Amino acid sequence: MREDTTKVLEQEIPASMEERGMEEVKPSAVEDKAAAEEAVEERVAQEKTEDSTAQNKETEEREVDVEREMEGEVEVVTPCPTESHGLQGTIKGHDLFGYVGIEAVLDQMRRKTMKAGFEFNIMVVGQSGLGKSTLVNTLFKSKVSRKSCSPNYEEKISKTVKLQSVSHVIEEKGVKMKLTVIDTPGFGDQINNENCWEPIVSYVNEQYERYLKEELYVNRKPRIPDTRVHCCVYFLPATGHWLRPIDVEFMKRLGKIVSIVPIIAKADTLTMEERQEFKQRIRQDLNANGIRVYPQTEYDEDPEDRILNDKIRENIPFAVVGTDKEHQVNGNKVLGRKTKWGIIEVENVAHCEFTNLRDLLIRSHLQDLKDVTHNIHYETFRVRRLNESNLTVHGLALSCFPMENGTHGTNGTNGTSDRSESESHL
Ligand SMILES: Nc1nc2c(ncn2[C@@H]2O[C@H](COP(=O)(O)OP(=O)(O)OP(=O)(O)O)[C@@H](O)[C@H]2O)c(=O)[nH]1
Ligand SMILES: [Mg+2]
Repeated sequence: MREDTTKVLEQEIPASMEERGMEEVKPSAVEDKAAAEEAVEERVAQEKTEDSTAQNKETEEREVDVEREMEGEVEVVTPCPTESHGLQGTIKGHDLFGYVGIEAVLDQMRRKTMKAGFEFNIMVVGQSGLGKSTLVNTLFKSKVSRKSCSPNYEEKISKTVKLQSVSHVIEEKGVKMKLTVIDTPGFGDQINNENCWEPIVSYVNEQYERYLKEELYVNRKPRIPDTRVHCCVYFLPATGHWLRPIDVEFMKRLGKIVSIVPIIAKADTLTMEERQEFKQRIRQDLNANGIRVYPQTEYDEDPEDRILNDKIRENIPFAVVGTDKEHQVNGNKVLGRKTKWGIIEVENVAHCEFTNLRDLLIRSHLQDLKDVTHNIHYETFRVRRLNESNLTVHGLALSCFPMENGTHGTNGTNGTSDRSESESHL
């Protein structure tokens, strides 16, 4: 409407100057034209200086806006300066005529998440006996990972040589989490550790592949089961030296496909000074080798995020202690390791950095870990795979793509299994 008015005014200028009286116009139009002419004259007079024109335009716009507002056509919104297209704006609560209830969406989301629950998949990698199972149990305060060195013979599990995933549903205050722990006992235990990361890389990629396959079905499941590794906790032995070649090789490779959180295991075996020096040296090694560990600077969403994540980055790798025993300290039960010289309290920040790790993995960054997995790592995999498939099946009929869960359209050329069929077009 505002544009139309301006257009009329602009178009009327020559007409009113040169063709006045020559043109036959209808009575109603005469009135309009006269009004327009008046406006034009007024405007011409006012257009003497640029400043006054700008002011006028603003006034005009305001008037038109008021008109529109009164007509109930459009809500007047101050355009958001960051939006270059100028179509969006922000209406704050105090600008509304009354309570709308938008914030209740949070409750709706909360209720939905509580009903559906969520999945979190954590992988632990490190040499045998570094305390992987103990730490996972300490993190989730339950026996989610079986220890290989349990005193009870019945529970004793011999050292596993291949990846093992165990799932549990943990419920706290009505929120259900399906936690899957992927254990990698025996990583780096061999004399020749060449390519020992390969089964782990394959596992991570296989989960992406699975997810992609499910996504490509025309009739897909309402919720695609998520087995993708959201976080890989890498256990560094508390040697007090520097990163070993196997650590560098592993983190270099895995850091490209999954979020890695390195930690110093069994930190109670280092003095405070040794711990600080070791941490410092590891950070230098990580930088020097271009190893990308979580949280990565480029994925910080805003300055607030950056401040929080910078603190984490300055402190990485966390020097942690794990236990599954509770002890009495000053009348309180605490998780700790009892030694001849006293109790090392796992959740005491003066003793170790277990709480920093727990905060990162569960309390502050769990959702971000899932988001980074989906938006960065999985997305990179997806794009690569679909590009590959474009190259390999370019020109083949779309009927190669999966139609429904478990079924595929056929191109009538072969009778291969589901897997090889789907792989052929991925
Ligand atoms: N000193 C010390 N000992 C620990 C710590 N965490 C675990 N342990 C002990 O180390 C031993 C091995 O712990 P596990 O949790 O079974 O180690 P793991 O890495 O799961 O071993 P595998 O399953 O064989 O790969 C057990 O006796 C634990 O009690 C720790 O933080 N400090
Ligand atoms: Mg274990």
